[in-house]
Amino acid sequence: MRGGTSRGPFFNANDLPSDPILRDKVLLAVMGSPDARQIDGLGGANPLTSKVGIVSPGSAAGIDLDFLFAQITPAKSLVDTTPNCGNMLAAVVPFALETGMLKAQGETSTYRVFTQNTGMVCEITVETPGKSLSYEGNTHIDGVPGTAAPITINFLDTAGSVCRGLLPTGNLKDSVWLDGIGEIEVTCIDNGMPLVILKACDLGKSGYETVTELNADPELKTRLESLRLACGHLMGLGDVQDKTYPKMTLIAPPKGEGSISTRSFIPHVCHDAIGVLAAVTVGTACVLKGSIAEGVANLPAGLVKTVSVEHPSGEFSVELAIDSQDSQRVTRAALIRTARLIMQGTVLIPQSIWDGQSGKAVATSTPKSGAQSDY
Ligand code: NQM
Repeated sequence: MRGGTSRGPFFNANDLPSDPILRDKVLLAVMGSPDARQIDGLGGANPLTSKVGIVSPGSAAGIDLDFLFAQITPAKSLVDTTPNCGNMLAAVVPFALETGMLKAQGETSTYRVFTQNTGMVCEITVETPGKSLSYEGNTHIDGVPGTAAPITINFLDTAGSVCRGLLPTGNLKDSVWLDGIGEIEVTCIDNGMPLVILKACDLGKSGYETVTELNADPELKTRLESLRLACGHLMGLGDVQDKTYPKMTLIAPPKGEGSISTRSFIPHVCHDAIGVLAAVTVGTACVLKGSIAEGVANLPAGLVKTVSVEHPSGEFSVELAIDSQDSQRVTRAALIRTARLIMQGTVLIPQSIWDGQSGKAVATSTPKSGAQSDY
């Protein structure tokens, strides 16, 4: 399925081994990792197309679905189920409707989804005219060609999704020493995605470079990684060398009509757009007085703000609600994505990794879709 600007296979949790170690081996085989080209699997050789969604019926009262997201690093044997992915999240309800896990409610259908990665709840609304899921519509999101039916995601509580709080260092801004540059100011923040945000100009960049230019700049990448490793410790995340977070975000004043310009690294490759929860987190930094974005971002007035986050392939609008009693608190984030079912079927993996049956939560003889060994 495509979810927002990401793509990857979705599984019913019952079709995978319940043991997480075996499950991760199966996911690596499904995607063809470790291999930068993912030639022996379904992965698209880029972090944005090396993602897996695992869905099951909600396990708590008032929750319709549980979602577990897995980020597979193409060239490594690394399956990271710690951070969430707001793009893949957009395809969760369509997957559940397609596979009969949910029934449509009316012209639109709204469900509560629990993201197991981060322990967060969100509300997702999809279009179901005549109680049938529709992918067709007029909504365009930058980073995806054409238009499709809108999917609304309302995040209800995202602060400290992976870290110990919204501002995991306890500060709105920190100074970090970088060899060859000196002190660099950053904001370490997690409102759905752990991010280190810094001014592009502090690393000698305009912040308006193309993705190709930034990906071809080894000096920039080395500097960003040094900062990331240092900030990982400051954020209480320990050694983040083998972790896909925190992600790094360069900011600059808006180039167009937006609120801020961004170049996001996830964490070693520059994103063609920006992650959903990364956009929510950058937007949140923009509204916090005293953060690195103060004086860089251009924001509308009011307690409900649409923050337009510019990125290399357009912009991403996030609606943020600010607490009327505490202007430093964001109470809700809402945004629009689209998704599409691209194919359905069975993915085959070597039998030496898994026989396709043992250790499943629910055993079936002929899975309608899922993972199966091929020899
Ligand atoms: O931040 C990329 C993406 C993402 C994650 C990444 C995402 C999010 O664009 O919520 O969506 O940060 O690796 O899919």
